[in-house]
Amino acid sequence: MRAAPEAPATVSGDGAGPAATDATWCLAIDDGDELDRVVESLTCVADGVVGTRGVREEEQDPAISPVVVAALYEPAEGVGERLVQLPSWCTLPLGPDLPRGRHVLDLRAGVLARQVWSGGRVLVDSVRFASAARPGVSVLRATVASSALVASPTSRPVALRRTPSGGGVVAVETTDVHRAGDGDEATTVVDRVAVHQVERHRPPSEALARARLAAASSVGSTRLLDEHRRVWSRRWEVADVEVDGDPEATLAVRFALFHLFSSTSVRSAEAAVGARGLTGPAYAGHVLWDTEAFVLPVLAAVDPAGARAVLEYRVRRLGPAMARAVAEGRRGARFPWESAGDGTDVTPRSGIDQHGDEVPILTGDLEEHVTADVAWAACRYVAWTGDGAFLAGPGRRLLVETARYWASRVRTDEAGRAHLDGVIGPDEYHEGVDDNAFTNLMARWNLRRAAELVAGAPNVAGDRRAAATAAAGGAASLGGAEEAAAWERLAGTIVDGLDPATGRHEQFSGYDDLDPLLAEALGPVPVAADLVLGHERLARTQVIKQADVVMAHLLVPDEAGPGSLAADLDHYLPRTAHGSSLSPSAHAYALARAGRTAEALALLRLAAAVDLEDLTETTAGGLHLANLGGIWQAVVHGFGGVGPDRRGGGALAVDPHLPDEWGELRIGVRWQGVPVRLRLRSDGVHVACAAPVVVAVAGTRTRVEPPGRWVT
Ligand code: IFM
Repeated sequence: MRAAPEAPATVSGDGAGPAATDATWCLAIDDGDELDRVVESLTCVADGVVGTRGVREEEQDPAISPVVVAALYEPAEGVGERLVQLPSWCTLPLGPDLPRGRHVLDLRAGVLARQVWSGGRVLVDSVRFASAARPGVSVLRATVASSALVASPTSRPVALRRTPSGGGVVAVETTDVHRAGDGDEATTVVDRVAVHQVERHRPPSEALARARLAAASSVGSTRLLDEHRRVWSRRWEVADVEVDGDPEATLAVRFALFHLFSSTSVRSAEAAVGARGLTGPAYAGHVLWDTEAFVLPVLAAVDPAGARAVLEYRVRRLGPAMARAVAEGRRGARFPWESAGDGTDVTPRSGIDQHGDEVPILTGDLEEHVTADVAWAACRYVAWTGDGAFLAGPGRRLLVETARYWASRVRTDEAGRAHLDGVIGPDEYHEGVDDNAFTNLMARWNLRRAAELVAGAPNVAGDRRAAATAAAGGAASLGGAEEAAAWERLAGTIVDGLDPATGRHEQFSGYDDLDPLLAEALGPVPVAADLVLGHERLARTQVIKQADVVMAHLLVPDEAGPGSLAADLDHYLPRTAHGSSLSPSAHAYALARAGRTAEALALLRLAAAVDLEDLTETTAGGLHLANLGGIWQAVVHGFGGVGPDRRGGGALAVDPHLPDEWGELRIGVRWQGVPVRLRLRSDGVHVACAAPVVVAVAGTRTRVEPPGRWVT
């Protein structure tokens, strides 16, 4: 995990040079410490509309396109569609011999500062941010030694990009230049404001962009920064997480929250949060289950509007999902494994392996669990927010149509047991398997929750009012009593691989017969086992890519066999290569719940290193957003035991399992509209709340009145 920097720079942006700041709030990186492209990803600033990687101002043509536009996809070779990419709006005509300096990402303020100095003189002192107060407005203020400039800074001409969907983006900017001093001491202060006006379905209006630019410029960079900081300050008031005695873990979870908040915008009705968010081009901005299973649970707890926008992205693509199900001879809705603009499947059909050979990619055809993951995310959002109107309307549609899909997808054998043949589970090393336990448990959960909702007794582990509103809201086309009863019966027949003899789930039918190889045989984890063994040989072993059965314990614990978490962890963890960035944090979460806190902490540190240390050498393409969500989940759900009480009834569960090294763990969430701050210790929990809340501390329910109190 990245060590706290010893002498981090200030983020003043006023030419004052490096000064001390809080190392648990600042990511300080000296140029040359890491690859430039990795630093650019780590220090990306985004506002849910536009992401700007931390490119240096003098970079005119960086290898990776520095600006990514949210929710706007264009056709692209090999990946179907990709998010629109644009050149940098923050370039300056700096000379070629500029020494290297330091980047400081101030998470609390939402600001990226950069300083370059030589012989004690600051040559560049810049601050940039993507305005959280005005999404789409980006600001650069740079104080530059005039001698470092090769020309006077000017604005680029207007940039316009259109997409086949009829939408597009127009980028306009203004640059104010002030000079002070003379001779060697002369400095130039550059104030640049850029506006990216994005429209998904109609041409973007340059006039509107210019009006927004004029409004923002008239406010001035200082006040724009003030209002931006205020938004971040409100976010942190609700969501901050702090671990006494572990500054590295504190920085890791704040870094995660920073980039997760940055991936959505209050302005957006829908948010297509891709696997790398707005921080880089990998996965082309495609939306995968990473969003529903890893990112959404965080947003639901700290940024309900962002979570709702993430769900809206799927709600608006229910039509294509239903069309696909019909085209495949099924009913209901099947969501695509990789999704982009219009909601059809954009998973690449092939890729190139390490030998340069073309290999088929089967996930688009076979990795079906995403359909249940979407339904799960909808319920998770309702559990945190109590949004009954959503559950009665679009949420119900999601649940019902996904349940219909599973009902039409299963094969029932002569003994009356239901199976899902030929799928890929989260462990992508084994393709085309039958009865993947995770997929089956998720499908079973999906059928049961939809049945309960339609029958009028939804249990989304949340607020009773939400349940009542939802129960009252069903139209016949959205399921009736008979259909619900059939789903309930069917769910009870889906096999789940639970072996009463071992007390654990077999990952898929026949898994236990495979070569019982352990991951450590291939090298220290994480290891890309497919590169070591080759695809075919690997598929004949028990080595798995990532949390699979273990993932079911996190998402749908009540579907897993009672008491099976320990046995499943014992069996699968040694077989897990962590070949996916989604794996370490999921195991940290599960291990913490199982009380194995030392191992959980080790895996949390591994998860933190995925991006902060570029552990898998893939961070240059953007941050792994699922891993960031997983880090928060490991700390909050795993170590803190904080989340919707599984027994429902509107209680927030709190059940800390803290590592020995940790003192107090402080967590902030928004529980059904009420900001709640928790202080967790081994000997008690302090609950601070703005309105009464019911908490279930280690299973015992208590009503806490504001401003709060200790519950022991
Ligand atoms: O969605 C994941 C998948 O689970 C493992 N491979 C990478 C994908 C994108 O992060």
